[in-house]
Order: sequence, then structure tokens, then C-alpha cells
Amino acid sequence: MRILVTGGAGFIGSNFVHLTLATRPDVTVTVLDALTYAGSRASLAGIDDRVGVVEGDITDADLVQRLVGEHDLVVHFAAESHNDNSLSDPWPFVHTNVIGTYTLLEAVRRHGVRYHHVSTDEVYGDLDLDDPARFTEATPYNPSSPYSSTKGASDLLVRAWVRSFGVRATISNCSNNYGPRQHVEKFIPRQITNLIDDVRPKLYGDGLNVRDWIHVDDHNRAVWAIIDRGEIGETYLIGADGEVDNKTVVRDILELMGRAADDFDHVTDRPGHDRRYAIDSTRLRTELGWEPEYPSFREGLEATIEWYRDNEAWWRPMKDATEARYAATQSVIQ
Ligand code: NAD
Ligand code: TDX
Repeated sequence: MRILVTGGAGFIGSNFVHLTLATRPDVTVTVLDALTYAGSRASLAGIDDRVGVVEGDITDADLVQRLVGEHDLVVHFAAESHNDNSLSDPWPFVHTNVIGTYTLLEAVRRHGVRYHHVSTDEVYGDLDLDDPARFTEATPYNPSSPYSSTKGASDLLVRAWVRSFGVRATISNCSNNYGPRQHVEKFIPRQITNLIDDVRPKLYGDGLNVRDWIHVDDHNRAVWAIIDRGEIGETYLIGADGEVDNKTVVRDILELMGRAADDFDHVTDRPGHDRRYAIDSTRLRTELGWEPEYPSFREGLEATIEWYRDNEAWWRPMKDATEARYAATQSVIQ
């Protein structure tokens, strides 16, 4: 099978390519990636000779039409993915997440190619801390940020292309990922690399916001389960029952890195900050037989800290520019 992986030089996409080459000898992979600030050839180190990398934009219709026609499956990870960036400049999010998905859908429609669409639980909005509910495939869309609204728009395009044009597509909406090769703008790698640099972790607002964490490899194994056994036209939620509040995550990182539990700063909150995400992944587990393999969030966190300690050459080039961007909008709350 020949697969085209968009965003294969980003966090989840590159881990997907590593996992695929390690477990699927029958698959050949082409990565289509614009190598934005979030994409890096270094994320494919060790496997670059076995992967075709095309540097290009998913909104380039001619390029996308040609590449899609040469493959049997498209797995679409490419996106602008960071909420904070979407608040300072929404346009790249509309461009890549909406127009990019449209461009891919038109190509898979023309060539009759199978398509898997990778999306987020943020399309469902947020839950109160004391709400017993979790998101399911039937939860109405209610996105909060420019990022999540453009991801929601892209999901709806996929549903329409399935129904109106018979495109063979599936959709997955996953909770917060962590693991190796995640950009240092994101919560967990930002705090780990701050501590390596002797800088205190930065917690937005009161730090009680809850995220539902899943290791990136468990996410990607679920993507493969959906490609292998999912029903065309259907949506599957991916989550590993990993609800934790941000303050607890910071305290865990501090403890695992040998620091005092209160050695962090509260900083300016994110405007419109979603309070809590929580995934009910019953459908994926019962219908497709997927289960997370990572034993616990804490063990995954420990392995992730080790990865950032061992791979400073990977993250160092992006650290200063990322912190400079944050310094322009965030300050410590005394
Ligand atoms: P990322 O920002 O680390 O990587 C995105 C990749 O897409 C980068 O390599 C970038 O160069 C590439 N890209 C961006 N614009 C492009 C364009 N116009 N054309 C071609 N390539 C382009 O993102 P990520 O965290 O790996 O997320 C991957 C996907 O998973 C996204 O669709 C995201 O919405 C979804 N998702 C992420 C999470 C999470 O916790 N990170 C959770 C659920 C779903
Ligand atoms: O320095 C920080 N301090 C902090 O308290 C940062 C960067 C974040 N936070 C908080 C905000 C969130 O409550 O931590 C939580 C996680 O933040 P992010 O890593 O920015 O993730 P989130 O906004 O939850 O979105 C992520 O999960 C869903 C991904 O970035 C999305 O791409 C995915 O769709």
C-alpha cells in the first residue's frame, strides 16, 4: 500500500510515520509537508532514506492532485495546530485547516482514493469541571477558538464530501497528545524544556483547566485501527481516560525532574480558555477493539522527559523564538 501522509514532519504525523515503518513492512510512505515553523526534517531522522518527503503546501491543488493520484490512501495530519497562535493570527488556520482540507477532498474525490481525517476533541467545545458528561460521537459541535472552529469546519467538509460525492473517508477526533517530537510551544514540552533551562514552568490562569492526555503512539495505533477496520463515513473519538488538571501535570513534571512542587509561575490566562475536555472512547474500544498500550500517564511523562533531555539538538533551535512570542502576551501574575 502507498500512503500519503500530510503533516508528516510535525509532531503526530512524524510519530505516525515512525510507527508505520516499524510495524507495516507492506506500506510505502510519502510525506507532504510545507515545513512551517512546526515541521522539521529532523523529526524523520533515522528513517529519511525510507520515506519520500515532498516539501509543499496542501492548498497547492496541482501538486495535491498529482500526489494523491499516485497513492492508495491519504492520512491527513497537516494543520495549524496551536490555539495561542490562532488568537494572534487566525488567517493561516483558515488557509491550511479549511482550504487545505478542501483541496485534499477534491483530489481524493477525483481519484477515488481512501482518506482518513485527523481531528481534535476541541470541536465539541468545553465541559464544566463538575459535569459528569464526556464527549461522544453524538456531541454537537461548539468550538471556541479560531483553531478549533477551523478544525470543526474541516470535519464538516469531510462529512459533506462523503454524503454528496461518495468519498471513502473516516474521521477521528482525539484528545490532547504528548510524547516525543512535540513542538516546545505546547504545554508539556514547554515546561520540560523550561526546567532544563532553569526557568519556572508557566501555568495559565488558575491552572485548574483539565485536559484528557493520551500518548501519541496510542493515538496513532487508533488511527491505524480506524483505517483497517473503521466504517466509511463514520467518526471515532480517541481517548485514553487521561483527565488531569494542568497544575497536577506541572507538579508531576517538577517532581520527576527533582524540583520543589511549588516552583512554578501563574501567568496571564488564554482568552476564551476551554475549561475541560473529556473523551468517551467506548465506540473505538467496542467496535474496533482498540485499547491504549501506554501503562500510565506518569510513565509516559517520564519517558517524554527523558526524550527531551536526550534530544536537545532537536528542540533547542525553536526554544528562544517560542519564548519570545510568549513574552509579548504573557506576564507573571504575582
Ligand atoms: P504540528 O503543528 O506539530 O504539525 C503540523 C504539521 O503540518 C507540520 O509539520 C507543518 O509543517 C505541517 N503543515 C502546516 N501547514 C501546512 C500546509 N499548508 N501544507 C502542508 N503542511 C503543512 O501538529 P500536531 O500536533 O502534530 O497535529 C497534527 C494533527 O492532529 C492536526 O490536524 C491536529 O489538529 C490534530 N490533533 C492534534 C492533537 C494534539 O494534541 N497535538 C490532538 C488531536 C488532534
Ligand atoms: O505554557 C502553557 N501553560 C499552560 O497552562 C501552555 C502552552 C499551555 N497551558 C495550558 C493551556 C491548556 O489548558 O495547558 C493546556 C494545554 O495547552 P496546549 O498544549 O496549548 O494544548 P490545547 O490548547 O489543549 O490543544 C491541544 O490539544 C488539542 C493541541 O495543541 C491541539 O492541536 C489539539 O487539537
